[in-house]
Amino acid sequence: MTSVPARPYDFDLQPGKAAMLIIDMQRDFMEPGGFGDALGNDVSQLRRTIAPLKALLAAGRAAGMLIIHTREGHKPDLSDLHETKKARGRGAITIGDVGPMGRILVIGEPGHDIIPELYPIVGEPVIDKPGKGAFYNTGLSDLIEEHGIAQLIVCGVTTEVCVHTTVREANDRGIDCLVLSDCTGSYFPEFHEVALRMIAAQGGIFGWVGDSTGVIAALTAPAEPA
Ligand code: TIU
Repeated sequence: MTSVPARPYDFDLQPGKAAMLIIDMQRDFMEPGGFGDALGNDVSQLRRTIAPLKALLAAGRAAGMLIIHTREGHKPDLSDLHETKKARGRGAITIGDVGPMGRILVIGEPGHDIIPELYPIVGEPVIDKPGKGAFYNTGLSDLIEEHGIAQLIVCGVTTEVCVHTTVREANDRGIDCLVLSDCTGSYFPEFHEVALRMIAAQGGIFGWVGDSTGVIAALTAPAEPA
């Protein structure tokens, strides 16, 4: 067990029972011409997460930690897209329409892919999710159960949407979440701050908030003498 500095109090990381969950670091959210852009957002707001996440991924991989990536998106026939989700936003183009990076938020299209900087390596599970939460309509519960995972180090975008929904889902399934402030991002800096405060408030009502530095230090700390 290793202590990671966090709010509302230090997080006891159990590396053998922990996995990293990297949520929706896709071109559709991170780059101009995708879903985030179509919704009217300034996608450059999310770029600051890339460098710390790269360092975190390297440390996690070196430590042999299970790293799970997710992608939000829909089947090409849109059979898993609720009409309500398609209708919301009312932008000029929406989910399933053709944009500069292919059909928006559709599996297999260039925009749906994970950004090259954080691309999964062979063996790392990638969970395709039709909703905001990573547990809804996916195999994530089974996957983490198979691996004996009780703790998730949660990163990705956006803080108040897919990250928050997933943390809430995990919380109700008895899984502890440590959310990293520098590895999560929102199109709205104030939403990012408040979303993180909501997680750690009330004694950690949904979990803990730390940063990549604390996790990397814990993963690279020399083993304690027996
Ligand atoms: N729009 C927005 O902030 N987020 C999403 O639609 N999905 C995720 O957060 N991944």
